[in-house]
Amino acid sequence: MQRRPALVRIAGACGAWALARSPDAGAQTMVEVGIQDYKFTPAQLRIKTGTTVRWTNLEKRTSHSVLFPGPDGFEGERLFPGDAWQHRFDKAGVFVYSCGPHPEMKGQIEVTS
Ligand SMILES: [Cu+2]
Repeated sequence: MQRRPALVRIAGACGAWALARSPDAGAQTMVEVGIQDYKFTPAQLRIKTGTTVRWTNLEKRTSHSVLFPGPDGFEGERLFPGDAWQHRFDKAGVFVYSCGPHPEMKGQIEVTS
């Protein structure tokens, strides 16, 4: 007899939380890229505009970065083992990148609208 009111209260709290979160739930698309053995995995990605890509360094001792070359290029912060860096892609296009310290490491992200 005493359990029912408690359950109702918990359900009510969850409902309020879900409502508060719902407006941006669809915009929180995240895709993961691992960095291990001097490779980006997956090396090639196809994503929709508005998607965030998160790179995580899975190495034991090597640091890496994510470097987009060119006039509009930029480089993410240096990632030590266990570190992650993320970037949201709002423009369509094909973005080729490499690792700052290891130019032979290549990746590509195709962003479609
Ligand atoms: Cu590297």
